[in-house]
Amino acid sequence: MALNLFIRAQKHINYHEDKVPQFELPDPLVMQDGTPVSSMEQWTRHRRGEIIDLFEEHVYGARPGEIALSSYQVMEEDQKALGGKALRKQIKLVFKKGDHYLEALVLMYLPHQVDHAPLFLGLNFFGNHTVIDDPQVMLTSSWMRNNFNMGIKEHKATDDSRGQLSHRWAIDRIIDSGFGVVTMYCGDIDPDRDDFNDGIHPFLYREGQTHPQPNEWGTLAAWSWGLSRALDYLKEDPHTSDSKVIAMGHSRLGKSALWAGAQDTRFHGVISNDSGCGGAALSKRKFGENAKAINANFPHWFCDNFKNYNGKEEELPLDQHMLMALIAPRPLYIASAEKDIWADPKGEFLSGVHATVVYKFFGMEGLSGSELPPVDQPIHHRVGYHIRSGKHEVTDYDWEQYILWAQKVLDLE
Ligand code: GTR
Repeated sequence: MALNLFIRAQKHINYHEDKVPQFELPDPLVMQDGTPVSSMEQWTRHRRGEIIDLFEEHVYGARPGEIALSSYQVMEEDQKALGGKALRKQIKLVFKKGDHYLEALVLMYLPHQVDHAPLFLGLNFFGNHTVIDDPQVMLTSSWMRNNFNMGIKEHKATDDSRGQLSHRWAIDRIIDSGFGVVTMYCGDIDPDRDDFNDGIHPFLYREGQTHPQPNEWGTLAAWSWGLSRALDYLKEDPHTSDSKVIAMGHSRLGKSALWAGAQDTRFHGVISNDSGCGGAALSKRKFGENAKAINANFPHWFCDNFKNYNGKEEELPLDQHMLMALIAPRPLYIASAEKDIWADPKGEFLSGVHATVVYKFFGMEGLSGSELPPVDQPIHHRVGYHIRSGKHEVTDYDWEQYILWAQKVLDLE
């Protein structure tokens, strides 16, 4: 069934630059009533809020209330991790409301050579134990999609997937460069399936409600919320309370990192790795994955209102450059991969270009140009960008750029 939908949706995919329609992008620096934004204060106090409302109403859905972290418990700590160069710490975050109970495991590695090291915080796809081959990393008990190659059976994590996605995390490089890395399984917050009775959503249902309203949060927004709750914990932990935290995510988790950073200004910056449709890529280009395809394949990711734009992206009262603009003036890095045309690399780049008006407004350097920069020639401005050779992935090359860029834009002593 899911496969059929996917194949059907593929028929409506455009991969030809000459078939990209003419489109107009709303100016992030013009208020909804048509008046130009004339001061930084107006941007911060009024225009940002308007843009957030638009994304809540039409794309990701609004959170229908607040839920805070109920408690946390440090489960494990080892000063001699990674051959002695890092502290490993594992923390259980607990959320409770009425009969509802949810726990999420946070894994962190912090370098010994730096106090309050800057951190990359990102969700992972298949559990903390997949990001590194470290037998001490705890297995999540949350639901996950079965995956033969990853050794996931009966929807549960197993030891067979230890370290299977370690190529995506460059942990040694991160630690050696004086950064820390923090991760959490996205499915601990909300399992990646079209079911709204699991994960965090039911905590905020009204009496009798079983599904979010058309403008209420989908799974991507729940994951973004989870990133902010992990950040709440980091602010409490004496090792990380003063750390600068960059939200980082790949693909669907890149979409979530962007939405988290857009809303929660405590994030010092955001890295979007191949986030594509509903992430960094401009929707109105209708190139590669589009609203119709993404809503068919992943009906639970966005709010139901986003489905109104299936095949009608031109009617969206916003585009993804405005999501990038919400990160301003904080550092933002957008990364694409040459073979990842499904994610529309050019649309990802142009989003950064069209968000640059806001960075300029703050006196910061963003991106310019109407064509993609050459492959493997990174730009490390306040808005950073690269298109890497190769496919949809997170590679050592990507991390090398993120680290160099972060060292520059975070003003590290
Ligand atoms: C794809 C999806 C993309 C991207 C990707 C991923 O199937 O169409 O939007 O999110 O999954 O998360 O790996």
